[in-house]
Amino acid sequence: MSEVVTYNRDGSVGVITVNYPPVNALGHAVRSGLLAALNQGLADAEAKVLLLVCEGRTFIAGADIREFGKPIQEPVLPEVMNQFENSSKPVIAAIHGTALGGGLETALGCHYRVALGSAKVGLPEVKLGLLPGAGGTQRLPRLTGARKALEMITTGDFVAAPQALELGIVDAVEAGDDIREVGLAYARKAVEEGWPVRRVRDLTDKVEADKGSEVFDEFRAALEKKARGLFSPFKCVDAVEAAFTLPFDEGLQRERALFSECMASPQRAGLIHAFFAEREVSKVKGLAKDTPVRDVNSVGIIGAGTMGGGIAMNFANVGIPVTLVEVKQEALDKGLGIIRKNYENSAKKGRISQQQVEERMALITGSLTYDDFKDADMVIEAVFENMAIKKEIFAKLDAVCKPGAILASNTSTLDIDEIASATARPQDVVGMHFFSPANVMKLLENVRGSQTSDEVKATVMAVAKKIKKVGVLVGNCYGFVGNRMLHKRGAEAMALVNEGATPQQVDKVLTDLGYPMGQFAMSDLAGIDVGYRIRQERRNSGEDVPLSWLDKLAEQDRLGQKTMAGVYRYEEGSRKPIPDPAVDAIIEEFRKEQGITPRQITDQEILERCMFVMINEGAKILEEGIADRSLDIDIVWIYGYGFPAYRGGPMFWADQIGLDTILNAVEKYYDELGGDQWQPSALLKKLVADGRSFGDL
Ligand code: 3H9
Repeated sequence: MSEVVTYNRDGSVGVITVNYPPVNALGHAVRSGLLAALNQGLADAEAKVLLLVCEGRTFIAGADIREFGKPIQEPVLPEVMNQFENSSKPVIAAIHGTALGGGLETALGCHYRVALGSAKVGLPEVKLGLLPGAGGTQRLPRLTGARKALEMITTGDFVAAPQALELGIVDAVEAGDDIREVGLAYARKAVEEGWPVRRVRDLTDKVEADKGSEVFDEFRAALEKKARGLFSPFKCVDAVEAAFTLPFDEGLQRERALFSECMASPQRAGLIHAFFAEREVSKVKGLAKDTPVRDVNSVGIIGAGTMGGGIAMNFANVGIPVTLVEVKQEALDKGLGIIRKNYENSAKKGRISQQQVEERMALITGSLTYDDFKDADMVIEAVFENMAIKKEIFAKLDAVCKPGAILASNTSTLDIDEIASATARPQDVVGMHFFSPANVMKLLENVRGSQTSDEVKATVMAVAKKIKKVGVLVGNCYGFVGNRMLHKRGAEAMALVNEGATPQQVDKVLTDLGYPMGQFAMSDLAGIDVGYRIRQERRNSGEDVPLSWLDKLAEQDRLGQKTMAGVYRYEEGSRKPIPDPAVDAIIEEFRKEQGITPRQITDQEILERCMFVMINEGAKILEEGIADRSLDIDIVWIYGYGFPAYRGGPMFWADQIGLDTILNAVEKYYDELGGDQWQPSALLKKLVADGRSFGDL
């Protein structure tokens, strides 16, 4: 028998134990071990009831994702489940931690399920571009009915044990934290009371009740809006519907066929890359695992504007007190008012309670003086992008903050080393670049300066986790990883409009690729003044930043969504960008001033110029060691800029297209247009010459 699954007996209970860290995933050894242990239990005359339980932190968390894309080794999971369900002795699953995907399907193949109160169950396959492929789409609806099964399977959301009990997914929820004990007690009861085998496949009442229901079409229609561009959610609906139109075994076959379609989809590859990349980014190259991490139990924030307020909420949400400093009382009151409003809105939507609103607000203290930072473990500066002001602030922080306090800047572009130079403790200075809205966006781009200590790097990565962000550690350069690439895309998008495209044409190409919004809609969201100020700052420091029609918008106070007009116009209460002839006129006037005769531009050219310029820049970022791995760049783009996760991130996407195709285009545009941005990256050239991809690095 495989050592990851063992069989032994406790009285009349035959116990099958899975022990395959970290999450007991259903790799080949586990699948074959389960079958062997089942057969042992069936052959054991003393065992009246069989109990399936897991060691470690969780019940089975699903199929072993690392095996996907490789040839399948027998026994396949659906077969294992069929044999469990067909067992002549009752089989009980005892669930702790998370029973997910194939893990929940395994439990559904058992005849009874008992869970700890802290356990969660779910079928999250859709998040990996798949559908439950081991009977989940056929068995779950037999317990919950169509609507709830569709909800769980198309969202992938987890359900807590008490709710799972209400829904009939588990049969009992027990207090305690020793799952083996809880499972054994439940199994002994089954022996004493002589519980029969009870197969989910034989349950018919929920299937009969929902036969012919319109709920399937209702979900399809909703998904057209919610799951734009995605493949597997629609297949999930088809699979669940089969539970209501086909006999059980045929339903399983239909599920298998649809599962295979999803498995073959490039979206599956992209989403699984994103899943592992999200976990890999926390393992920073060159940073020892045992690097000490400083305690961060209180935080100071400078600036109560949109950014500072959002950042403060992140800390208050996890119980860390925040001191929020502004220059003027009026600005402080306004900032605190907006934070309260945001919390009240969450309470209205039922996401938090009114008591939580008050608790979180109580953790945020406003102040007008830096003296209140003297006890803070970390201070984050979140004022606008101006180097002189930032340096002045850091010099003041250096004077006030206690030794060992981390001094962080939320700058989105500026040189961390120059900021650090205003202090006598550059080892404690670091960038913590939050993305707007900072209380919502999951990315935290942590920027290491040349002197930032390992301890500080490890601490900001730990802080990211603590406040439920995905932290990526990157190097120091203009715009770091995200904005450096974004600005190349932005400049190209501007050039395309100058040459004849419309902002909405550019945006449509980007949203068709899967971005939630295009370049220009994003400028309107961020505020036209933000980019304008950055350009002015660069112009003031002597850089040659060309004039643009966006400058004209800023000068006319068309600042984006906040003034109801920017590149687009907006109607009261709506964020929908509406093309505005007034902007067409501004663009036209700008072209005339610049002596440009507009031409027709194809969508393909827009796609190549906006995306390949970013890939070329991404390659330079890797070449310079600003990002350690291409997956770091992918995660920055997925969580910071809404790059579609199902394409795996821009660098993964580039690998799928083929780096030779990209290099050819980059060279063509370099010949035609010139400019540093199109100078082919040496790394890109080398990878193409060696027949390798970013993922091979
Ligand atoms: C499926 O089941 C298909 C079936 O329907 C049909 C089949 C025919 N496989 O997230 P963490 C690793 S599809 C392999 O940091 P947490 C993970 O990479 C699957 N490895 O911990 C990490 O490794 P490392 C459906 C996996 O406590 C380590 O475990 N299931 C798998 O924050 C710890 O993970 C899912 O989609 C896996 N399935 O969260 C569940 N899962 O330490 C996916 C995790 O080397 N998993 N690893 O970086 C999760 O949602 C979370 O990992 C979980 C734990 C909630 C379980």
